[in-house]
Amino acid sequence: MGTSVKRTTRTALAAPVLGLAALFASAAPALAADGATVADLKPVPGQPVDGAGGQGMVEISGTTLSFTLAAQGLLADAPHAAHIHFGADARHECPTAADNNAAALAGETNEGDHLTTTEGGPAYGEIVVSLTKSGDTSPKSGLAVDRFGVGDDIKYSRGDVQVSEEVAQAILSGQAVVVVHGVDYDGDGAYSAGDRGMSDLDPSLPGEATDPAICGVLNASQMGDMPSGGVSTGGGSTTGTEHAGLIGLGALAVAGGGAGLFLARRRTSTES
Ligand SMILES: [Cu+2]
Repeated sequence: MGTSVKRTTRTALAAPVLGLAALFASAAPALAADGATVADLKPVPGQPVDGAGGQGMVEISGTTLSFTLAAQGLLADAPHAAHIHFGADARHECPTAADNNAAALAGETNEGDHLTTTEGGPAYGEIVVSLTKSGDTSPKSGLAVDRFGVGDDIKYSRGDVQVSEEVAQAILSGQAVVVVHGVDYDGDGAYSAGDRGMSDLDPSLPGEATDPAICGVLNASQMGDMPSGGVSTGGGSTTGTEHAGLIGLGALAVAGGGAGLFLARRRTSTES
């Protein structure tokens, strides 16, 4: 009788162990796909960012992404949200002047003067990766303006960003687009409501803070032009992030009024 009990116990223990092993065996590794792409960032047509430019470099290893983003000539002392955009139904390109065709948005008195992020959607699709300097990189952080680069000379790198298989494939096949946001339509040196009004993406932010400024398609064929010291691996250099974030926070709070509230709310919801 004693042996019988022992046997039962052994069986009961063995079953879950086998189940766990089966689970691991069935979790197939992600389809291996590696590559490097570069986006040459140029002014979005019609936006007042003449002379601005930059480069987005993205490396993919399976479903792990690392990137370096550089942008020059955008509004000084202001945060610049930056993303990888993709949409299966999008045109996989940067907006043209013809995309500036939506009816006037709330608060927008002259719709022809502003190409909004929404108007650019048919060209580049939705946000699929938020190119933040720290923390979350999902679309949820698309307007986390306290975690993006600040000013007119931005450069930072990050590694270990996890993306879906679909997004990895889109990037490697030249269908993803890097967009850096933030323009100063009225030239007052800060993000303000002006005649653009508040953003259609977040009514507590000025539209100037979220409209697209420079843009480029991630393209593997441009790798020959890639400068030395390109995408660095892993780690993620976030040195100076806190300082830069504070500057951006101050600039927005002063400029926007409601923007300060937005930042406070954003913080509680994304950082724990
Ligand atoms: Cu974007």
